Amino acid sequence: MLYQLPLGLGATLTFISVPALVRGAPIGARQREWCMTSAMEKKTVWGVGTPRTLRAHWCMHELDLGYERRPIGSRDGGNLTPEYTRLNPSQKIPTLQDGGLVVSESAAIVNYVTTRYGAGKDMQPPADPAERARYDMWCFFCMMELDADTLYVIRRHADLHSIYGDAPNAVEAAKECFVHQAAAATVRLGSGPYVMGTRFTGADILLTTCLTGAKRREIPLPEPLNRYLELTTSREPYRQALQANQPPVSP
Ligand SMILES: N[C@@H](CCC(=O)N[C@@H](CS)C(=O)NCC(=O)O)C(=O)O
Repeated sequence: MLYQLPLGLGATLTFISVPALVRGAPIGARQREWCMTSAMEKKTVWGVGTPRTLRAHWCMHELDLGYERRPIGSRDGGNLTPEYTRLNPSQKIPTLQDGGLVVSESAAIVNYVTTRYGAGKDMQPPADPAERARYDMWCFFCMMELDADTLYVIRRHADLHSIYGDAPNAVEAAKECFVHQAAAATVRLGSGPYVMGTRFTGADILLTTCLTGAKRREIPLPEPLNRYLELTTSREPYRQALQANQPPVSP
C-alpha cells in the first residue's frame, strides 16, 4: 500500500506501508520510481481551447498542482510541430508531461493525475474493485457514449463540416443518441450529488465537460443534469481551469 503525505507548497511525500515492507513485498522498479518522484516535478499541460483540454487543466486546478501551460490549439498548427508530435504522435490535444512521463488522452490524464496526486483532496479513483468498476463505467460511458460517439461526430460533421464533410443525418442521429444517453446518465446519477455519491472525482470532470458540450449545442438536458452542472461548474477550480483553457488572444 502506498501513502501520500501532502507537505504543502505542492510537494507530496510518498511512502510504502510498513506491513508491505515487513511482508517482504517486492517493490518493482516502477513502484520505486513512483515513490521517489514528488509533486515538485515539472508538469506541463499542452493544449487549450476545447472541452478535452479543459479536463486536463481542471484536474490540475482541483489538486492545486502548479504547471506550465503550453497553449497550442487543435487547428493552429501547434499540434503538428515535430516537438509536439514526438510527445503525442496522434497530434491531438491535450497532453500532460509530468517529469519524464508523457500522458495523452484527456480521460487518462484525469485518471493519472487524480490517482497520483488526489489522495489529499479525496479525489483518487476508488480502490475497492466493485467501486472501481462503477467509476470506470462512468469514465468509459462519458468518453464513448457521450463524447466520441456523439459530441465528436457533431463536432466533425457540423462545426468542422468544411474539413470532414457534411453529414446532416449523422449529426441528427448523434444528437438523438446524446439525449438517450443523457437520460441513462440521469438514472445512474440518482440523487448523487456527484457520480460517485458524496465526493467529487475525475469522473465528474468527464461528465461535466460532456454535458457543457451538449448545452453549447442546445441539446436539451434533463433537469437533474442541469442541477448537477450548476453544482460542478460552480467550483472555483472549474472557473480557474476555464481561464487556463483560454487560447492566447491574437495580436
Ligand atoms: N480522445 C482524445 C481526443 C482528443 C481530441 O480529439 N482533440 C482534438 C481537439 S478537441 C484535437 O486535437 N483535434 C486535432 C485534429 O483532429 O487534428 C482525448 O480525449 O484526449
